[in-house]
Formats: sequence, C-alpha cells, structure tokens
Amino acid sequence: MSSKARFITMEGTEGVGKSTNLAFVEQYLRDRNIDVIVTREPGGTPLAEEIRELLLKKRDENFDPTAELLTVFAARAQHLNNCIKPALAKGQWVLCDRFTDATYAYQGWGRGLSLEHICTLENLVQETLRPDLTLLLDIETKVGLARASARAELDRFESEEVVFFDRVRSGYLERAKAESQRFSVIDAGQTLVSVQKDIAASLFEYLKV
Ligand code: Z5A
Repeated sequence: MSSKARFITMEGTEGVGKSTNLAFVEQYLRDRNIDVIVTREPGGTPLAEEIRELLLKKRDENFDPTAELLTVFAARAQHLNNCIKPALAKGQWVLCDRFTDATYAYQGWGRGLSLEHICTLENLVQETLRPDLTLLLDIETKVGLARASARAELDRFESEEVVFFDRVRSGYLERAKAESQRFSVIDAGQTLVSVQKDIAASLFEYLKV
C-alpha cells in the first residue's frame, strides 16, 4: 500500500445507514494504524456548519435551486481549504460523509440543474482534487425512507417526495457506473452485519493497492 494520504467519501440516499457505517469505516482504518479524520458535507468547519444549517432549515420561502447549488459549493470551498486539504497535506487520511457526488445526485438529478454547470463549479472549487474511493450505499428508496422516518424531525431535504429520492438514487448509480474504478457500490438493504462485511471486503481490496 502506498503511503499517500487518501480521500474516502461515503454517499447514499435517505436512511441508507451512512452515519452507522461511517463509524465502522473509521474503526476499520484505525485498526490498521491509519491516521484518519472524519468530517462531513455540508459542514466540516464552524463556518461551513453554519452554512449547513442554512441549507437544511425548513422555511416558508422557497430555496432557489441555483442558490442552493452555489451555497453547497460555498460550504465546500470553506471545508476543502480549511480542513480537507490541510489534513491530506499532513498525511492524514480523510473520511468524508458526502461530497460532490451528492451535488450531482441531489442538485443535478434531484433538482434537475445542469450537470455541466456543476462540473464547472467542481473544477473551480476543487481544481484537481477528487475522492480516491467512494463507498456508495445503495438502497431501494422506500426502504431507506422507512428507516429514516424513525427520526424525530425531518429536515428540508428529508421532506422531499419519493420520486425526488428515486432520481437522486439513479444519479448516484449513473455516476458509479461511469466511474467504476473509484466507486464501490454496497447493497445497503441487507442486515447491518452483511453490509459491514461487504464494506470490509471492499476496503480490504482497496488497501491492497
Ligand atoms: N446535500 C446536497 O443536497 N448536496 C450536497 O452536495 C451535499 C449534501 C453534500 C444532509 O446530508 C443533506 O444535504 C442531504 C443531502 C444534502 N439530505 N438528505 N436527505 P446528511 O448526510 O447529513 O443527511 P442524511 O442523508 O440524513 O444522513 P445520515 O444522518 O447519515 O442518515 P442515514 O444514512 O440514514 O444513516 P443512519 O442514521 O446511520 O441510518 C438510518 C437508520 O437506519 C438508523 O436508525 C439506523 O440504525 C438504521 N440502519 C442502518 N443500517 C441498517 C441496516 N443495515 N438494517 C436496518 N437498519 C439500519
């Protein structure tokens, strides 16, 4: 395994079990003496967390989709330059709960914004930085929503219709197909034990390289 610090992201739709499995991935890496920081998007720095609150808060005024897209990338610029890049430069691995694949999936496929515009913003904000590995937890929309509905209060995204999440899921799967080297797609509809067995197998293969 090369000593280069890696940037790993975890993605998926509602109720897919990202939070649960992020902790599993962190422990898997730490058990192998990998110095890893765990962060998330939107958020990851105090200012970016404030922007996250803006994005998730339900309000009477419609959040214009283009304004939403620019706000997501504003948070990302802050997070990248103040957290992710400095950590990677110090040799720390970065495990991030969602990143730009979420923007393609939610703002692109979900809201119907131009994928070319998203690509332009991606290049502007990230320059050449892209995740090295993306674990995509995939679940049938209705099963995921049933799991997520157990949560106390739904935020602005969680209040969307089933068809919205179907589009988001399709977007993620399209991206995984187009970049199969970077993505590992995990069937998140299985029991937690089986999901984590598949994640461990995927990480094992990845760490061999
Ligand atoms: N967003 C965006 O639009 N554009 C962007 O560029 C970015 C984000 C970066 C916040 O994200 C919102 O931001 C997100 C998209 C938007 N909105 N949505 N929706 P977030 O990641 O913070 O929000 P989240 O999707 O709600 O993530 P989460 O908190 O990690 O939830 P989760 O994936 O559902 O994970 P969980 O809490 O671990 O699991 C849910 C429940 O299922 C829980 O009770 C678990 O115990 C249970 N669970 C987990 N695994 C299993 C299995 N295998 N079997 C049975 N039950 C299970």
